[in-house]
Amino acid sequence: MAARIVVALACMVVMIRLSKAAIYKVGGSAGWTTIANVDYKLWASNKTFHIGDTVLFQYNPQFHNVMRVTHEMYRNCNNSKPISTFTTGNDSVTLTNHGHHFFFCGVPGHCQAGQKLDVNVIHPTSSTPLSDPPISSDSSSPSSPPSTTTIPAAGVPGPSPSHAASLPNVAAAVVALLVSYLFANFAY
Ligand SMILES: [Cu+2]
Repeated sequence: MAARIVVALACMVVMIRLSKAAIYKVGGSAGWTTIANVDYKLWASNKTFHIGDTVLFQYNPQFHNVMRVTHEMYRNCNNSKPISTFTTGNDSVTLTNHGHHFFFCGVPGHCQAGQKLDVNVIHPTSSTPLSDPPISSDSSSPSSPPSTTTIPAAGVPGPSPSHAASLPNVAAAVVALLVSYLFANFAY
C-alpha cells in the first residue's frame, strides 16, 4: 500500500516537472519581425522562463535571422561575433541554464529597430537539482518541437518498489518477532 503511494507520488513529481517545460513563440502571433513593431521586452516581461523551456523564433528567413549574443553585443547591436546563428525561419532554442539569454536579428538595422530579445531564465528554486548541462550552441532543430515524453500510467507495474517497501516490511517483521517472542515467554 505504502509502496503504491510512493510510486504514485513519484509519477506525479515527474509529471509536474514535465508540465513545467513550455514553448514560447517569440513575439506571439506576430513572430520575429520588424514590421509589426513588437515590443519584445514587453513580450518577455510578463513571462516566467524556466530551465527546459523553449523559445521559438518564427520568421521569414529571407528577411531575418536569429543571433545568440553576449550581453555586451546585445547592448551595442554588435553582430560581428555571435555565439550562434539560426537561419531556418523556424528556430527553437531550449533554455538549458538560468540567467539572461540575449538574441537579436543580425540583419543590419533590425536590432537597432528593436528586433532584440532578452530572456531571463529564473534560478531553480526547488532543492531538487535539475540537470544543468552546458548550453549547446547549435540547438537549431528547425521543425522538431520537444517530443512529448510518455509517462507510465500509475497502475502499470513500474520500477520495483523494493526500496519504498523495505521500511514497512522491516517494521512488520519486527512486530512479528516481538509477538512470537511474547507468546513464547508467556505461554508457560
Ligand atoms: Cu530582422
